[in-house]
Amino acid sequence: MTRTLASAQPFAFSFNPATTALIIIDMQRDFLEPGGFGAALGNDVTPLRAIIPTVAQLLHAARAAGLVIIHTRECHRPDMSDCPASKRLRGDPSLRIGDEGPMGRILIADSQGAALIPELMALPGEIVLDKPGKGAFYATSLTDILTDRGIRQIIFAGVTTEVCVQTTMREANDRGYDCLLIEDATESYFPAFKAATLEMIRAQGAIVGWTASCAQLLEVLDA
Ligand code: TIU
Repeated sequence: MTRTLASAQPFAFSFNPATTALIIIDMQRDFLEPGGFGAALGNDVTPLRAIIPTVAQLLHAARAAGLVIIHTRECHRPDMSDCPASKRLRGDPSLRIGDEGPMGRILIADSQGAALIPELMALPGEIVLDKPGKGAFYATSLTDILTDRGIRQIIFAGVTTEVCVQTTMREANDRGYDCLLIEDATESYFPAFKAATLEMIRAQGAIVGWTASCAQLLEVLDA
């Protein structure tokens, strides 16, 4: 049955729980804990940790409502055949992708750093999708996963707002999905980039999608 989130911006967002997926982007130790990829790029990871309780609340509500749940992880195969040299060699990080760090090899699928944070572990039956790019559609089976399950609307959370979340949301929008980003369940290392991303997503009549707070969504989802 269709539900309407009247308080979404820039206008009401309609969705049917039976055709809606929650995609939680890259809530991995590599982005949220010291010694991982995010920190190696020079970022303070602590601000990202503030959203963990809200993402957990969203995840629990989505489970209770029976939404399809997908957790993504940005990571590469141990042989790094899916990591372009341009990505590995760019810039001057303290540790590069594939290097040995305090949580194992940086952004490599088998390492502790690539794991989902313990607070947001996937349950059996939930999809954990490894992706080599910033967008979750590139070089993954996400299109098939969503099509097989009849998904039409996607609710997004995770990190970072302007990199992997925004890239995936734009990819999804172009593929015909109605996308809602949960404002307080996403975070960036750069507060100004998060604010700009929320604004640009919903500008021009929801050119990329909608935004709402977790509490606003839960009012409708729990109803
Ligand atoms: N660096 C940064 O802000 N983000 C990433 O590299 N990946 C994700 O956003 N997951």
